Amino acid sequence: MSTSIKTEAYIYDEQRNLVYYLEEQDNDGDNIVDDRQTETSTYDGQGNLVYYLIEQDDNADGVVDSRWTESNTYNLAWGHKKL
Ligand SMILES: [Ca+2]
Ligand SMILES: [Ca+2]
Repeated sequence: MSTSIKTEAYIYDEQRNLVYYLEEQDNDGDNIVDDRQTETSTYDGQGNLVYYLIEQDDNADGVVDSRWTESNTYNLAWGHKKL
């Protein structure tokens, strides 16, 4: 029987927006991280999320294996999210 241990860390900016999230997973409980994921968020001056990056390091060797990005554009004149 193995124990899976998950460690999470959060970093917020001055506006209390989550700007960085780290998740480390030790799948077999040997205190060596086996799986790491980070999420980086960037906000504009209004606190709108404009850029979102997820990086997955499957074997936690420091080399990112997969990456997702999402960019949002906002119509500043209307203040609404452009779909
Ligand atoms: Ca491990
Ligand atoms: Ca890797």
